[in-house]
Amino acid sequence: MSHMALNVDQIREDFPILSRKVNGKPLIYFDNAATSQTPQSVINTIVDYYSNYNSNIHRGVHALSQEATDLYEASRQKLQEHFNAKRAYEIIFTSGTTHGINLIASGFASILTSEDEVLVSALEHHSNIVPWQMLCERTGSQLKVIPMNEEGELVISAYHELLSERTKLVFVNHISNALGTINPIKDMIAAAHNFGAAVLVDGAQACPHLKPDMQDLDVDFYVCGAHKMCGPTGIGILYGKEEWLQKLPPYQGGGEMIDQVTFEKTTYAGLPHKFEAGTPNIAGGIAFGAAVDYMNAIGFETIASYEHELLSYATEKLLEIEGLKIYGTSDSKTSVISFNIEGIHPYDIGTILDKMGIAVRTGHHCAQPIMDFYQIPGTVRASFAFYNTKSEIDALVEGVRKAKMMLS
Ligand code: 7TS
Repeated sequence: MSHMALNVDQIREDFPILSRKVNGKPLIYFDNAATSQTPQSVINTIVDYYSNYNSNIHRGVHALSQEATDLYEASRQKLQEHFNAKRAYEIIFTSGTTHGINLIASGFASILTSEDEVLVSALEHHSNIVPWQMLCERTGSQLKVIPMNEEGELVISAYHELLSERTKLVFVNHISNALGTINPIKDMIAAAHNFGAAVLVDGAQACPHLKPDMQDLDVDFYVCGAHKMCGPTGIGILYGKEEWLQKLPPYQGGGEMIDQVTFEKTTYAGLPHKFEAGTPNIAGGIAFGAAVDYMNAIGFETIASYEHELLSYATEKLLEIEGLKIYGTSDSKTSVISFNIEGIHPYDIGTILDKMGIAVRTGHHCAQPIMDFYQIPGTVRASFAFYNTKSEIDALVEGVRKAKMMLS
């Protein structure tokens, strides 16, 4: 199916929020990399849960609990299929990307020693830096950084030089949130495995745009959250290879994650429950499945190709503005444009755009090391989704031109 099949007008009708106004102007939502909007089918799933079968899962003999449990577990299976995990219990429900990363970082505290090294990429969100720094402080392991270049790509030759028998873990994002660069993770994973190192891929920015295949990537851990892929906040998944998930200790103790509890000793439940202590976000878990259904019905190839068209169009139009510089110029990137205009603070541009109903993000995007690399305080970031249009991009370009005139 080609992107010609994407009927954007029809798709926009699925998203009630897209018809609202902001500051008296029609909303133009270009902050999709922070959180995507929610289609009616996903909203309906949440309403249906609380209206019809709200109850706790995995514990009641009563009908509601069984219905909720069945739907929650059916959603896990849907996600297993979507991500092509070998087994449903390799999909652990989390509260989001950050939770998934912390779960793994905490687990490795009992594995790493002061002899070990872990590699982080220069392109990471703070979520995929700070938990590992905390881990290294606890274990005495060394954190080493895979450098980036001016285009906002990882320097892969340097990565190969950093890898050694000491490397135990590599963590890298699939796509950079600040620049949109798509990293060559499949090759990076294979290279790490040659040294026996495990790899965690932060897929927060990739899952809204493509369909990662866990078995094909041969990745050890992959994390993402629903709220950037048309689902609700407060729910995400951690994919982990069974061997690793068996090996790692539980993250939190509590109900649901146990087999037997006595005051002398507790034995843990099997996967996935070992990592799912407490009552989860049940409606969120079910709605995550509905969000994946929604996106798959459009098709990820269709989505990617349409978004790429938006990216090319916006890049070309924005670059016509004198003094505008785009950060992140890799050939391999997704629909994120980070930019600045010479002599103008990004925050001021964002504020003026907001007055025009245009939502962008400004600042360091929780990726301060990237900003330090470019020696800038931050950027204006416009991130597009499949429900955005070229005419919205025209309005953005017009808005940036106006902001430039007002501020210079
Ligand atoms: N990793 C990446 C690559 C991200 O882009 C984000 C969120 C996270 C981790 C954290 O996700 P959370 O859902 O657990 O908070 N990124 C952004 C962003 O770019 N703007 O707002 C949030």
